[in-house]
Amino acid sequence: ANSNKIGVETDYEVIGIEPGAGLMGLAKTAISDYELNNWTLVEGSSAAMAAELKKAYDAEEPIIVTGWTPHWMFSAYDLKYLDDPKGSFGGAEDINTLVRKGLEQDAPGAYKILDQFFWEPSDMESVMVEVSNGSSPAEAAEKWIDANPDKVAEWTNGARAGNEESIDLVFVAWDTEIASTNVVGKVLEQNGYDVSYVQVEVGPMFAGVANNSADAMVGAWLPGTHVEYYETYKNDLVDLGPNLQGTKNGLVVPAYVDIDSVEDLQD
Ligand code: PBE
Repeated sequence: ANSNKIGVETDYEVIGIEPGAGLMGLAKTAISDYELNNWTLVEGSSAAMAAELKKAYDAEEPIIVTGWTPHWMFSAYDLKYLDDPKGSFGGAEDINTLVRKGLEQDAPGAYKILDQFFWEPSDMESVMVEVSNGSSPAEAAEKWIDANPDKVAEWTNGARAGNEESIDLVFVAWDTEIASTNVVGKVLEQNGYDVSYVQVEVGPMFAGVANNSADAMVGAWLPGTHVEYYETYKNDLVDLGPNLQGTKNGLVVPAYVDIDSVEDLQD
């Protein structure tokens, strides 16, 4: 044992993110599926993972992180996903919009905009890149909205303007959800709603929409990543379907790391 070269070089550590993230559950499944008994999945945060990745990348040192697409880090660095022949990380997924029961009656315009909100991975990634380059999420959202009037017009088409009703959006501080929440929130603001952006942990995000303490979330990764949260709460909320299609989860390494598959982590 303990003879795996990349394992020795990385202290047999995979750099993870927030403990409740779906991706962490998938990474644990992978560790079990591939019998990576020597390996530790390190808990932390998305921001800490990105900082570790930057540090290793700048020094050209080996590192393995839990990663996902869309993400700015694929624009900033030359990275690759490790092949996952056992399919532990699942396939391409959708990101769905979930709203509380009763929102349609209480704020029909906001409901319609949330229902019509749909964009491409490249749209989301461009907002993420702006934020990673130092823009505030609000600035990056406004810039994307100004540059994409046709898409925004499709989302607001037929939506009644609000009368400054408050809309509480819940989100986790994942780079993807910071981008989407700020963009759809700004569009709601421009259409007469008073939007709050409430940062929470993943469990409370789903629970908040299900128990009516929040109005909406735009970061439900389905069918796999958030399956447990979704199954727990789906009967108590309204699923408005995908706002984006074609995500990916997996283990990610810099291109200079000389392995290609999760199987290469086995002793
Ligand atoms: N993520 C990004 C989340 C969903 C959004 C992949 C880090 C997760 O629950 O793992």
